[in-house]
Amino acid sequence: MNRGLVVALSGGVGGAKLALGLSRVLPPDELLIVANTGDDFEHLGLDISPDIDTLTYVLAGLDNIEQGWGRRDETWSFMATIASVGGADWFRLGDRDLALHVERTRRRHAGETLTQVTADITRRLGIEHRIRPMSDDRVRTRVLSDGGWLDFQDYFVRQQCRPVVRKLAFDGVATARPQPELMTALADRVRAVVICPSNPFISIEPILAVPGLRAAIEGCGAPVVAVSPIVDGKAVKGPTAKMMQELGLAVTSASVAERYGDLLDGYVVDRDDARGVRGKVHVAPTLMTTPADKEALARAVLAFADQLS
Ligand code: FO1
Repeated sequence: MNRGLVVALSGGVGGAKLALGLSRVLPPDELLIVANTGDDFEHLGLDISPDIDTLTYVLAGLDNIEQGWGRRDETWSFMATIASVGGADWFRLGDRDLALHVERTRRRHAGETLTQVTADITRRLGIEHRIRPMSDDRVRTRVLSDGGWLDFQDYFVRQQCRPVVRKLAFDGVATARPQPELMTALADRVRAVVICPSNPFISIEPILAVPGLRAAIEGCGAPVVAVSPIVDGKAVKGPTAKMMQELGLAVTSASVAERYGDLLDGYVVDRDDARGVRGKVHVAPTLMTTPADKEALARAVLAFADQLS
């Protein structure tokens, strides 16, 4: 078997499923999971990092599967109470989840980086694999709609993705520095870079927009393989399909691949989605329902990447 580090780029729920599969087939020193932080925001005085949270809960086995975000076995006393005193309740922080945000915020205010806080909390929750933010600097995804610019969580959660997306911007990205371990890793022996089946516009493109990161991925010499977030011409979850239509793109695996362009060496698509995809394609079941599905897809992606190298 080909050894070396696998770098996986991920957003929230879809990406986290493959990240979990990869963590089950690779030892901790052979996987580095890079999380999008463009969705991060400050809410009720707390630092919230949704994609890091989702990856953390999924890899720790604490995720709320039905909801797609947050913790399982959650209670909502805090939300009910804050609503009763007139506080914002559109972004729901469960009691258990709240503890993580309070602790993250305290440590960030005490001077720890997002990398340090994430590394420590994930370790305490029993995760041996590395989950790292794309950058320790502040990057905020914003959405241009017909009424003007919206903060990402305002668009995504408060307005339930209803506004039509005209354009996306990643505020702060021009001066953001890539997470240092990631750059060191990419300069060393990399087996593959895996782009998880996350929304390309709001989950993967913010990562690739961090100055130096895309070039480091292109220059690392390892195959870059993406898994399509489209299955059977539909997005598995979330607003990917709606966003693609609004941005004038066909809702196909092919148009996601075109969006990534030259970055990709290979592309993994589901059975009926290979049509129109140029370049090296591997067909595999990409709908991950069971733990076995996640591991099988992880193995298929790695085997395909090894063939390409
Ligand atoms: N998503 C929702 O749709 N509604 C919520 O109330 C909500 C709360 C929330 C709290 C903490 C957290 O880490 C994530 C949360 N999310 C919620 C998920 C979320 O913000 C999005 O799914 C991602 O940003 C998109 O990847």
